[in-house]
Amino acid sequence: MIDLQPVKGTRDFFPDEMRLRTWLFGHFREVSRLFSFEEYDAPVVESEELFTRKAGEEIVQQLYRFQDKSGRSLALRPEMTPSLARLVLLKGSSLALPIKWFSIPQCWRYERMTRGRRREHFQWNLDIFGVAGVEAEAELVAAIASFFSRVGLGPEAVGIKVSNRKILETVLAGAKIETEKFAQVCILIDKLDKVSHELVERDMVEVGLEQEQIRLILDVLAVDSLEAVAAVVGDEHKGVVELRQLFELAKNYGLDGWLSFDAGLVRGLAYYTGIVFEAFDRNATLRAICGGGRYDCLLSTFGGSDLPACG
Ligand code: 4HU
Repeated sequence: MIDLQPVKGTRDFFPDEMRLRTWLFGHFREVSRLFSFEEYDAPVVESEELFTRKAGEEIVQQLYRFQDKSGRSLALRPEMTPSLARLVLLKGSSLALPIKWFSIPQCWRYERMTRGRRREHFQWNLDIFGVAGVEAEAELVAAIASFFSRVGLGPEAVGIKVSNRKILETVLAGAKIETEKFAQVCILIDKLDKVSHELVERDMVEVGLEQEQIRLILDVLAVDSLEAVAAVVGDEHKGVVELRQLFELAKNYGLDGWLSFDAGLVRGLAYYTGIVFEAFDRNATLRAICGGGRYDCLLSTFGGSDLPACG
């Protein structure tokens, strides 16, 4: 008899499970439509080069890649954003802005380690192109909170941390750390609550940071309020101003109980340039439930003209 089990790291959806999945995706779709996002899709197989970046992100290290029979280097998408960028670049200036698109793609990762971790998941994506102001972040956070509320999770169960990479960018520049190292350093900072400080500090030394610079970074990440951060980088700093605007908008949306500032939040993707956010379970210290942020410079990394973007 052939092996009846699904391929390692993958799952079957029998009707009982499919019913739950359809229920969940129904809420993703309904919230997307309530916030005026249109659905799109793209192939799960893309050119490998769409995903390869040099900042050392886990998502790139775990790329599910292979060659087809013609020798093309291909990959199963580990995330949707690069495909979305490709679609936006294909249509170019013929798209009316702002673009508000959503998708529910299956995303893949390939881990050699066998820790019972899965190799595929479905991920709800919401993205906005063409809005430079924090109204975009506010809408995304509002949509996320609406979704959680609809499935019975209120602000007592789920919190949403927010921060702004522009603050860290200023701190690194002040410590004479080259701009080219910014993404790499963000990826290492993101690992602080996943692996030991020792390991992260060793990698920071490897990237070329001095002990003094590392100390400075760790100190600003530990600052416990936005006002205290403002005292470090200045009250009119763009990163601080944007976060204050976001908290004001969030208050007007009725989202007070959900949001909190966390200087230690950076997220693990190289392309974020501004505000980042992350929803977490208040009753556990598991990995994030969802996250995102602003990525205003992604399109130029593919050779196109940049558009303000957030997702
Ligand atoms: C990730 C990416 C693709 C598939 C799986 Br499972 N997890 C990491 O977010």
